[in-house]
Amino acid sequence: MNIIDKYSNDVTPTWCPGCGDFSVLRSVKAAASHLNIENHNLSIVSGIGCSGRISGYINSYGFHSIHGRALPIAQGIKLSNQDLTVIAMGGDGDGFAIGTNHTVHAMRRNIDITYIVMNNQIYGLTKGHTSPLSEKGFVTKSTPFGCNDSPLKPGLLALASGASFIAQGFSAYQKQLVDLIIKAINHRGFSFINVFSPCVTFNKTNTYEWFRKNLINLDEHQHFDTSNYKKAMTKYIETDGLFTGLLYESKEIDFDEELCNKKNSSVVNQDLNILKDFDNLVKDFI
Ligand SMILES: Cc1ncc(C[n+]2csc(CCOP(=O)(O)OP(=O)(O)O)c2C)c(N)n1
Ligand code: SF4
Repeated sequence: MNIIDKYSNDVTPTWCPGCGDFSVLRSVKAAASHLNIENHNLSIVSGIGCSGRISGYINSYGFHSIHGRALPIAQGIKLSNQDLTVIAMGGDGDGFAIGTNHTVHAMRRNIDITYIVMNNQIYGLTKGHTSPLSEKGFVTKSTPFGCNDSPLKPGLLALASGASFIAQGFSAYQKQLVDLIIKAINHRGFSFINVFSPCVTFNKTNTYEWFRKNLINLDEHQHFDTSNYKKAMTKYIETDGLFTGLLYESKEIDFDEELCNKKNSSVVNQDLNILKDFDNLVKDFI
């Protein structure tokens, strides 16, 4: 058996042939396999979108949740059971339109989960209208005269919000993507990977060829101190966000470790006898 098969199930992805999300799916399985994570200890939480389907394609615990709400659910799961490897996943619309609020505050909270955005710079599932990451002037059915708004910069937002691990990958650079996912899972704190994952059906601008031409691979050249916040910020601005590789990793203590130390263990390990006295606990509120 191919080791990646351990995480496969009998559900056939309905993604369009060539969709970048296939590579993200394979990369997550390869990273989990490399880290030898037991299926029952892996929790994949996704939002809604083509990308959101991913939780149904992995043989693990999972939650195909609500549009823009993968992160609150993922954080709840992690805080309830610290032993789980929790990966939240979704599209750029999911994370940076309807879910922006959750994205910013999850990064700030620095809980030990991984967040992978499958960024195709468009809303795929709803048939190709602009997302907050679409380029200015981008023509879609919803913006026939070109998008007026400037695209949001996910890496800068992540730096500003306090994410302690920030990286970018590209579906066509699978080896690098697998390495980044392994590093992200191993990182103690909130790890964010923005993956350029082309939508071959609706985004005819940001294609595989376009990314190959425009992305700088930070692993191949342009080495810099990734623990230096200011240098990370400068690198992002210098490259206009068009790079793959690790941008920033801080080793500061993560929030759930503090919480865990205070309470001494995950919620699942705590004495639930307290609930027996539930009536007493709520009596003042009834
Ligand atoms: C609360 C809510 N609002 C809107 C929708 C409709 N909707 C479903 S997916 C989606 C956007 C999908 O784009 P993205 O998150 O970038 O994912 P992709 O399909 O590109 O992977 C929208 C607006 C919804 N399902 N729920
Ligand atoms: S519409 Fe785009 S994002 Fe959705 S499955 Fe097809 S190629 Fe992928």
